[in-house]
Amino acid sequence: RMMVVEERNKDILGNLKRFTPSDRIFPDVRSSNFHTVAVTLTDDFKPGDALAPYPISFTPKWHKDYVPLPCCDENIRTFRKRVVDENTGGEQGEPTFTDIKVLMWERIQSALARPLETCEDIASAMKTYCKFNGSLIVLEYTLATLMSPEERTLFFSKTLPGMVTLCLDLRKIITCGLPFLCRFMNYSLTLSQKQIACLLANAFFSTFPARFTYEDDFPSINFIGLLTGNGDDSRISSMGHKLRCILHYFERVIEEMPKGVVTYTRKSVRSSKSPDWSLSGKELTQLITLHEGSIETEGERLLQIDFANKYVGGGVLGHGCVQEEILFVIYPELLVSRLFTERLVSCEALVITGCERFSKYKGYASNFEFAGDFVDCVPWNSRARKCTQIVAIDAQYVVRHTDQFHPRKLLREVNKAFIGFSISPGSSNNVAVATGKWGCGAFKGDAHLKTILQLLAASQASRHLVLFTFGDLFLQKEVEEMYEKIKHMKIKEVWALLEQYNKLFCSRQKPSLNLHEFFTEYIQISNYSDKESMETDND
Ligand code: AR6
Repeated sequence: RMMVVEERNKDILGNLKRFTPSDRIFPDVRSSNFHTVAVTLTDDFKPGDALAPYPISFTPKWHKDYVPLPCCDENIRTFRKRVVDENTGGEQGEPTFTDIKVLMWERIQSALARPLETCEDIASAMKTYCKFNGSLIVLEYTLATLMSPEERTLFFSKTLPGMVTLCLDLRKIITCGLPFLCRFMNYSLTLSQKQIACLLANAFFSTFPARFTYEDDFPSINFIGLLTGNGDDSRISSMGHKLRCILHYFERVIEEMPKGVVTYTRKSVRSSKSPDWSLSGKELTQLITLHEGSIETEGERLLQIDFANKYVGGGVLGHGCVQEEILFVIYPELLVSRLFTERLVSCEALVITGCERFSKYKGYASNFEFAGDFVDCVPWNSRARKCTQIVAIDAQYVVRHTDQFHPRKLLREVNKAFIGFSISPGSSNNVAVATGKWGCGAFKGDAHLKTILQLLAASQASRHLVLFTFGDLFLQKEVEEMYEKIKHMKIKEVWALLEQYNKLFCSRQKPSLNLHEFFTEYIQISNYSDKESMETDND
């Protein structure tokens, strides 16, 4: 039966509206009080035209609201140097030290100007400006094990020199201050793909200074942890394959720099402004379940969901290798969001519009593997952006199973999904949401509950919901059964059922009835009223 359902749903998926170049996708690429556009994009721009940075010359901003760029003159570090007493040759008495102020950009420039012919050359160049112990073992592993001799030669002869040039041309390529996207801000930043490549080259060589005093509120950006493996050899394979994807991206952009732009938008609402779920009279939209396919492939040009960490990208530069981390290495332009996106709080999402996919992959988690070049055929629109929109929303980690059904937790998750799915004013298109077991892998959430919450959020946002169960046939079957029971209800009725379920079945560590049983058996038997008898039955 599920095969019939799968085929039917594939047909429905095939007929869903997807983003097209003529859609107006929010936000438009135009500077405003809420949008910094780092390039000049005039109204007569045609796709393929070169994009000049804006403003014409480097206008540094060393200020708490802006990303401290490594090439700023204020990027100075003080090093303590031992002073040798000329009379004693330093052999007697207490050693003395003096502070030396170093212009870091000069140091980085001279370090990377050296010939870089081996991994050791890269490590010793980086050690002159970046603190780390040991060697770049993941880079060594990637070059030695995951690349053919021809690919290695290409790396040292072309890709690496190209990355150095991109890195050191920072002042020419990015001329404006890059604002931080901080909590409670509704703000967008548009960068050209070349600017992103330049920032990622800087991240690779780990040139970024600390983001003033707020470093802990931001995800890491320098790749040093990924290159060295953070001292853990056991994940070297998946880390190596993640790095292989990133190096493949550099191979591609150095061969031919893409000419589009990408917009990073932080969306934030006060929780008091979120919908009142218990009053919403909206009907449920369509739920389409598929056990085959993935968000990024079959969900292309739908609203693709990133199962995020509050620090966007999660463990991508460390050991993590699940949905978000994989997404960030096959679409490496997502990585740059880590430079300026402060950790997300509730009722906030990060929307990335226009990024390009560069790699194929196979396997998952510790079996993850780079599987070659990916040519992203998603078209660009007239504003130089690919018709791809990815939304990062972070679910909450579930410690005690029944806690997630508490109304406070329901509210947090449904509002989080809603801010991600909601359509911004000015957009012409409410394409369906492509999602899956959001919050139900590393974060251990209940897949039935998360599906219902995502369905409510999508319905409120007037979008259909495509649920990729990622091979989980059983979940597909159960979700289909649940949806069958509730598809004619209003949002407020489903919300009331969730609250009822929490009251009746979630007082203990383990619910006496799971949510699927509750939706498919209980509400039918009880007709929403005869609760006691059922509770007793299930005890
Ligand atoms: N398409 C559809 N479903 C997928 C895909 C895909 N491409 N990849 C995985 N799944 P998880 P979470 C399914 O654990 O629980 C990261 O470290 C698969 O069944 O990534 O929200 C973040 O940075 C998987 O078990 O999401 C966060 O720290 C399930 O989706 C944390 O994990 C959930 O994927 C978020 O964990």
